Amino acid sequence: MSKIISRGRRIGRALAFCTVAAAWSLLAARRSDGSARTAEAANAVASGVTAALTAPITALHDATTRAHDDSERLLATIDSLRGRSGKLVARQMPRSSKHLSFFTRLFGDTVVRALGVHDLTDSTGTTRFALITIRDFTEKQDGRIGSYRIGFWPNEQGEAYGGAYANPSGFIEVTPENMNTAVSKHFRLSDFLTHDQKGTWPKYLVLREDLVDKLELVIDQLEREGHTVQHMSVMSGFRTPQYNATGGETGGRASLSRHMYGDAADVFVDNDRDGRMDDLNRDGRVNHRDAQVILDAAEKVERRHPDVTGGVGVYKATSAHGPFAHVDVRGYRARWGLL
Ligand SMILES: [Ca+2]
Ligand SMILES: [Ca+2]
Ligand SMILES: [Zn+2]
Repeated sequence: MSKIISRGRRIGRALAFCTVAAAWSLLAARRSDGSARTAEAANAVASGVTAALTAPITALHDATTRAHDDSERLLATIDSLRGRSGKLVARQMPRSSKHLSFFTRLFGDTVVRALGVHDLTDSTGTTRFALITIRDFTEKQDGRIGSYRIGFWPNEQGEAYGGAYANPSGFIEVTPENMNTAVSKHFRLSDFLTHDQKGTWPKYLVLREDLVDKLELVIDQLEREGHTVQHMSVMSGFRTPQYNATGGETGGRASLSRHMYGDAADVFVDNDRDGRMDDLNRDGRVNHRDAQVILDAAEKVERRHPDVTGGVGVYKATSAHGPFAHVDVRGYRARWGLL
């Protein structure tokens, strides 16, 4: 039996995921009492799922806003779920989103409206995908949610910024129970948390799916070039505005840092897990030239996928940290540092 399970509690509603050859396939969404639901959609998916899972991304937004019948929308959504990299294993949805009704139909339950991580498990109990229901931005009050201090974005402080500098849409509520939720093949929620308020839970996280997708594409590019990547360490991911004003990387603490918008990460490849960049270019030294290998991979990724264009910065080691590359998806090209 396969299920939707919210972290920390089981939900008595079933979703039938079956493994078919190399691809796993949504065959039928059923309630736990066995009554068939969305049968038409299930049939359409059964025939088209393999192609859908390997096809290029269609934005989830489009899939859930265009007027389709259920089967078409289901196909389009599954098409979009795994991202351009094919490596995403979680998606976010604001609690207030009207698009959630699509998922409630798909899952035959209103459980997805509950805040948190909803795991879709297959018949072996393995989690195949997670839908993360997030808090709306407006739930932040006086610069905090609960006892976790977040601060204020520039748009909340009398400055009118649009586009990439608009306020985030919402926050993932991260708890000790769900912090290890995988968001993609190589990354989990905890990788991107602000490094502050150690004892305070829940914490809140802004994380753009396009960033995770781009990081996976960069890893894929590195591997194409012969660099095995078992572990890409995120030195700094999301930074709350409050933290950004007081901490963070040397030189990267701009008042409009992309880290506040959940679309930036400072990363290095660390297969040997010693907390420092590995010798990617195999010249016997670990320095900024190894971060340049990541830059080169990001250049190729942006050429193939212009919609994840953004900033890349190359940083040398200091007494506080090893060399690393900053990668973001701000929507326009930016380069800085030791290029
Ligand atoms: Ca290392
Ligand atoms: Ca090197
Ligand atoms: Zn950075």
